Amino acid sequence: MGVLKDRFKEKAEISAAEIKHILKDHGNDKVGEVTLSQIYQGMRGITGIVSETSLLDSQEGIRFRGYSIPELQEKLPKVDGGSEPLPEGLFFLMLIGELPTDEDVADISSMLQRRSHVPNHVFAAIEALPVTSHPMTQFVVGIMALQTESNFSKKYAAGMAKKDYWESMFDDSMDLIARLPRVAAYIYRRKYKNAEHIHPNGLLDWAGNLAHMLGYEDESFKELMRLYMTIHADHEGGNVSAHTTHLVGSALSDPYLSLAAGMNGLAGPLHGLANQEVIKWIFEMREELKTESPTQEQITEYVKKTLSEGKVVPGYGHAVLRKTDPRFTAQMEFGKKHMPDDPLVQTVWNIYEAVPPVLQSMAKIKNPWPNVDAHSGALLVHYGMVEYEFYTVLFGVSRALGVLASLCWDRALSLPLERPKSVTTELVKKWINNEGEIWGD
Ligand code: AMX
Repeated sequence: MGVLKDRFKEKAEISAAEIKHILKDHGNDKVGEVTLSQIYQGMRGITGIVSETSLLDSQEGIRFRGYSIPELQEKLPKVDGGSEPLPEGLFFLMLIGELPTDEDVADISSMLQRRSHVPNHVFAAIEALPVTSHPMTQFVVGIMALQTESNFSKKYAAGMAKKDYWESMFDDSMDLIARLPRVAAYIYRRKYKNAEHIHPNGLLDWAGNLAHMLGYEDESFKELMRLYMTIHADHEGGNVSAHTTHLVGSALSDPYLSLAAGMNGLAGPLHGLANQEVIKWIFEMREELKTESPTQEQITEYVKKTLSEGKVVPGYGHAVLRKTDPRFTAQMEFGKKHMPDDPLVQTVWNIYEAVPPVLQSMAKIKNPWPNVDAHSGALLVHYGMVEYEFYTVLFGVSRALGVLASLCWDRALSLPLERPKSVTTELVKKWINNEGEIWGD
């Protein structure tokens, strides 16, 4: 732990000094213009956030500290005999900005094991909810119950110097990442497996242990969890879960409060809930068409019907991407390797053939290609995890890696309270008539 923290401190101090220089020389350089449409349409294309951990290119997809997903699969450490990257390695890369060694990753795995104790009151808080509650509701309640453990909030209350904020934010972030698999597995076993809980295995890696606590011992499921936890971790800073965590953290809310807020955003159907919506949509299609393996023609007709009912086709489209999401491709490769004959997985691939031409024919849709959520559920179903309402919790456990690494950077760089200017349509109308100014101070 000491080593990781020291290395982070060293990197952050160098970056903070660099940024100071950049702002001194270029602080007044313009990075773009904002149109009225952008203000009304979700701020698309407005550059307004710094997030060091990853960068999204609309054509290429995500790069984590410069590395694409195939590069991560090649370069990040793996378990002995495994072929998928260990998410601990990605976390190191996002936090430190360098590829980790096997030893760095082993250190993080054992640090997370040491910090993984979840106090009983967290389980009691989850138990206070009806078992019918959505798993994301239970997950957020679990995270909020863990907040009693925050070092940052205790130290802040006792009076902490600004220069020390990053350190307890860092400690909280590590504790939280260590504890999330236990909380997630508890919710899964509580809701779907008669509350028959499984003790953690102290010898396993972070994602392998999650698979174990969920009740899936198949080595290829553990590999899937390593891949899943790696590819869902981060998608630059503007997506709802990352931006929310960053925004709430800018008020010096501790990592528990900040992550819980981000997870509430992830729980929305246009964001992380889309993975459950995809499987639900496919199951409904199979039921309506009375076949396990709909043809491409049948899928095309079903897509048209979905659109004609005024619904979105889940798993397709993206606010930034304009090509097939490389996270989709990575999962497709996993499917080809581990389950090429699975009918549901094949249906996902047939949907990939059928949907883009239909969406391309609708001029308003900017991206007809699949995103990460179009594929993930089918792989989970293959191993027997059919309880699709749980999928977003898995997404959330992974997303914590990226947004908490980012939060550590936010505090280490002393990024201030986020507070953009808003306007009213009344003011916009005055501005259009040259009767008022739209920009504020
Ligand atoms: N099916 C039907 N309509 C779609 C669509 C889809 N898959 N994708 C976009 N559209 C529609 C939008 O709803 C919008 O319609 P409107 O003008 O009538 O409101 C229009 O096309 C323009 O949208 P856009 O500029 O192409 O996309 P966006 O940035 O507004 O939204 C997203 C992006 C992801 C919300 C949208 O593509 C969508 O709803 N997709 C389905 C849900 C989904 O898969 N979400 C997961 C995204 C990845 C993630 O965060 N996990």
